[in-house]
Amino acid sequence: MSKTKDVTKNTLRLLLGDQLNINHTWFSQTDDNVTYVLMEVRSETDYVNHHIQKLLAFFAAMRSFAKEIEQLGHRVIYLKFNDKSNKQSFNQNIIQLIDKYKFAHFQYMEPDEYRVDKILKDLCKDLTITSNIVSSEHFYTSRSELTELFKGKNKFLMETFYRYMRKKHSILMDGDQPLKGRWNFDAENRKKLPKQHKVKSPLLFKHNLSDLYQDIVKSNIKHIGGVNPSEFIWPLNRKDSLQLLEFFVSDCLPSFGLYQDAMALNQWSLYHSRLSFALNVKLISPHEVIEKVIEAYYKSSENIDFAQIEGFVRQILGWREYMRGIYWNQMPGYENLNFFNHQNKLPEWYWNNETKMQCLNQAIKQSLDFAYAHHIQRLMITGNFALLAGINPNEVDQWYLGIYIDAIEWAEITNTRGMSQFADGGLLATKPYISSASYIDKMSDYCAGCFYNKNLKTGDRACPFNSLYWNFLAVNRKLLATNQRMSMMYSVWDKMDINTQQAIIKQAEKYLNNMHSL
Ligand code: FAD
Ligand code: DLZ
Repeated sequence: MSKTKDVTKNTLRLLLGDQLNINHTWFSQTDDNVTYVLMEVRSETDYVNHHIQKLLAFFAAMRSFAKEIEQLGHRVIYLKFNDKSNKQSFNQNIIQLIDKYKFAHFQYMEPDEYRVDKILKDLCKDLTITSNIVSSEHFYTSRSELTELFKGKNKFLMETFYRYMRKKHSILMDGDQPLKGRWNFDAENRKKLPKQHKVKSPLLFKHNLSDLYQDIVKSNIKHIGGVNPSEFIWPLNRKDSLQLLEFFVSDCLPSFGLYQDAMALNQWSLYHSRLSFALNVKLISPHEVIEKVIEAYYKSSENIDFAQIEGFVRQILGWREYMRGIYWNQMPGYENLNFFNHQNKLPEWYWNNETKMQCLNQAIKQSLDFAYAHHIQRLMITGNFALLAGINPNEVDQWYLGIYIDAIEWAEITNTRGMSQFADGGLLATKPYISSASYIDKMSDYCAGCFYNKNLKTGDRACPFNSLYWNFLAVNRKLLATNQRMSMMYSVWDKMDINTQQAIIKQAEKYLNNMHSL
């Protein structure tokens, strides 16, 4: 480098693995007084048992981003997990670098995770040089915006937040009214996949990550799940992410909302976008995803029904921003909530897929194979079972945080502990997301050919979801009976004769005692 450096301005900027935002103002010009550091550290690989595809995706995307900014002329230090000088934690590495290169200032972007936020704030308190924090320039909302919106309220309705966001950002609006006269087209969006329906094959990348995979294995970084490292399927850079977005818009969006809640044997992603990893590591922004989707609607509204657009915009502008707001409103503390005081252990088959329940078998198998399951599988299959079976939310969180490619705590814990396990007692869900076999059968073809019988509540082959569902309601009556949205279920239970009720409870207890062999 020929340009001279002003040592007094010598700044170190940290980029975390989920801060790969090339459109950040930091990268708008090069500066020889600024050095970026990205680091692969054991403190991040070891806090949970990650899926191998998640490890590969994070490291490969970080390496590719470092190369990209270096080619643009930025100074970059990259620490690989097997570098000898790597101290294996953010703070130890930063202290070492400041010491070695005599940096005069340290900067970092707002981390998305409370744990990492605390580590870096604590580090900065101890540093002898100045430091400051900047926005990651990714989300629509600031960390505190939801808190300000719901000030003084004890319920945080997503629908209220979503309407506020639509109005504030003038998205799908006609003046101050929602476009097409309604805020929410969810009612049109709940179809089962028709028999013989052929789903378009997902766009898969074919990155060769064999060397990285070998290094991870050699370093004994514990992991779960499988991978074909020579044809790695996930987007790892901005070009891939934009291509995946294009594919989603052209091939999946027209059917997205319609089959959003559908599940089907051997179909692992249906019409879902699979953009969550690219979004969460900030290779693409929620703004550009929403703009692209709306642009596609205006370009070909004869092919794309408005319900699909509204349904998708709600996921990104609504749910995603809402969950982040809840996270920063609730942390720390949310990670300890356990409304039902559930204490059971997660069955071993969540880790190896060995269950006779076909729905769980499918959802877990594809999670192990692809580090991915779509929303309704996470909520109404794996999450539903864990809640009905009284699994300790700590164990449920560990599973979700490890297994999915998109799992970063702000999105994972709010969806898992909050939405799926109701461990916050209904802060964000108006009632527990639970169902018996009938819902699973209505939305999927999983029940046909299953070892268990979806129509039976009792007996050897009775579907476990049936007795566990009624047992959950009976056991938690004190906690749930005052909830208006639960009253219909309790009235159905109360209409059953006592012998039937007792037989169902006995069946549920038998299943709970033998959960590991279901
Ligand atoms: P699509 O169905 O195509 O949806 C488009 C986008 O909308 C997603 O990419 C995502 O960015 C956003 N989105 C949709 N629903 C949600 C939601 N409820 N919360 C946040 N964003 C949403 N999402 C994560 O990003 N990380 C997680 O760790 C995570 N854990 C979950 C755990 C459970 C128990 C449940 C029920 C849901 C979880 N979700 C999580 C939300 C959702 O299931 C995933 O975002 C989605 O399945 C990712 O697949 P996709 O990109 O194909 O999504
Ligand atoms: C998930 C993950 C993994 C596995 N490894 C790293 C890493 O080595 N270095 C890094 O900077 N980030 C990693 N991440 C993401 C972080 O754990 C964390 O989720 C976010 O940076 C917090 O916002």
